[in-house]
Amino acid sequence: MFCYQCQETARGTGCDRMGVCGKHADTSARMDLLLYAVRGVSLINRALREKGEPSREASHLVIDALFTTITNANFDNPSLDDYIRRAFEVKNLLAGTAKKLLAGTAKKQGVSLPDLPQVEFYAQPDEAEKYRPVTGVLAEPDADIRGLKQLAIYGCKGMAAYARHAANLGYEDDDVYAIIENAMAETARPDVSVDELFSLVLNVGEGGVKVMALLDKANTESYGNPEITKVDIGVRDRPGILISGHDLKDLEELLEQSAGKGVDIYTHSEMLPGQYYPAFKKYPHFAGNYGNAWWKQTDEFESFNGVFLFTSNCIVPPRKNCTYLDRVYTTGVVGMPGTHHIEEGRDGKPKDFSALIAHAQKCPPPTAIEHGEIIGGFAHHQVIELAPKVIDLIKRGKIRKFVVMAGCDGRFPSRDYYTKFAQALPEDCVILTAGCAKYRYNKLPLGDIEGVPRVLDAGQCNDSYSLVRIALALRDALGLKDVNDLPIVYNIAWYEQKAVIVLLALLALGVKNIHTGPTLPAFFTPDILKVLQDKFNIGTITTVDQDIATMIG
Ligand code: SF4
Ligand code: SF3
Repeated sequence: MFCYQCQETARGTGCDRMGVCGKHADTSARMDLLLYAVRGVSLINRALREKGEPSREASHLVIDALFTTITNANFDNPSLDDYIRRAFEVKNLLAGTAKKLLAGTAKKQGVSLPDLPQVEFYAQPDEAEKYRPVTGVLAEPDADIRGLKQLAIYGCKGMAAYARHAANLGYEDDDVYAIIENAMAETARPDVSVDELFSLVLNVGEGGVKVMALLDKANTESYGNPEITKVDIGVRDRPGILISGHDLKDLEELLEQSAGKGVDIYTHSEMLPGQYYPAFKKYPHFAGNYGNAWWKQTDEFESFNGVFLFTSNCIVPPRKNCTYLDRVYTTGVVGMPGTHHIEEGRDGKPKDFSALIAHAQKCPPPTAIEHGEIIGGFAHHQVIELAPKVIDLIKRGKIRKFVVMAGCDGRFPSRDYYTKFAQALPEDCVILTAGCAKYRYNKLPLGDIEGVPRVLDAGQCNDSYSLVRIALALRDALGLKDVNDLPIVYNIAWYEQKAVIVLLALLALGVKNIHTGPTLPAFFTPDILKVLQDKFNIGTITTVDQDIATMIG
């Protein structure tokens, strides 16, 4: 196997025996085969799109395949096998339609049909390993081309995840599907150049802006604008269900179906921002947030005592002596052997969470691991409401800098840097955050500046879009021309591919001087990094003292 898509990749270069995340070689080979098949689907659907007849079913398959291969989403081979079979089926159906539709035009214009991938059309999932020389990441021999192709694909994975959450709420944008399918099709080209790939990567970044805007619209039109909210981090005395991941539709359906059933619902990790939406506040059994970022789940789940629902990444393979695995439920693109999977609702009906709720009713209540409250809900609408106050604070020199510390958390002890950085920031600096990176500092007593908290949590990683909206509003209010002239610095933590699309979206918007850490991606070769430095002055982190000096002055 070879995988270098996340920050924790082995030795900082690539996992080649087993993933640090727990992914096995046979799972990795299946993911390679699946991505190969959907590159074929993308190629054909792109050609159909040019004729004005793209297939929605194909677009859905492409986003789900990309999403399910994101870090910490699917560890279950039978589930991946289903995706692979469906991908080949859709590819062949689509190829038939394309041939009919394009044959006439091709003949007229003297052009050939789009090249279809070389792997046999019905490659069996359990033969995935055999095809790895063609399907795997290392099939591309040139390190720069490989790195750029994978950067585009990883950006597409992040985009696909957000597109799926938006689609679950009934919001879709064909431009987003077109950008993803074009990028996947281009990465199948053996003759694509470095320059073409750089443009492609920026195009993926533009897609990132579009999809985050789409998901923001989907979330806020469905559930209202996030409001400043104090969230209890203690426990109640009834059985609990802990919901993790990013999908707000799943949260809504679970809250609705579990109301009045004698159980409480708690959020975990990236679901915490669900607490900030007005529509969910009406549920008295929506109790609070339990635990911290994803990587602590193997410890923290032991004391929760109830059941768990994973709606997206990050699920972590259980330890050998794990006592909670049979209480874990997955849904959507998530898979983990030994857990229960909740299928999609049919014919527009909601998913059926009754088995999960009945299971929870038999469990003891959670054991407290923390007490107190945290505050969040500073998405764009709320912060823009506070704008006159914030601008006054900036003008009076009470706020010197905003520091965007969005992104992911992870297991590396070196991520302690982010806690120390937050603690060491001068008291006239405000942290703007989104994503699970916040758990490194959202419980620190960092205080406020004349009532404005020093950590403003906009929400999930996709709510980084809110931070962009805030930056643009501040730019206009302060009469500045360029977003880079604002008193904002970017110190972003990354782990998986959603952070990749957030980074590419910021680059597409022309944001410069971004620091990303705790280490740079393994797929950034020295040549790729040099271009990113020349164009965008991207860098990584050093020491807390040095970075405070460089970023804050
Ligand atoms: Fe390794 Fe990360 Fe890939 Fe898992 S997702 S196999 S840890 S690079
Ligand atoms: Fe976290 Fe997995 Fe990335 Fe949505 S939950 S940010 S790591």
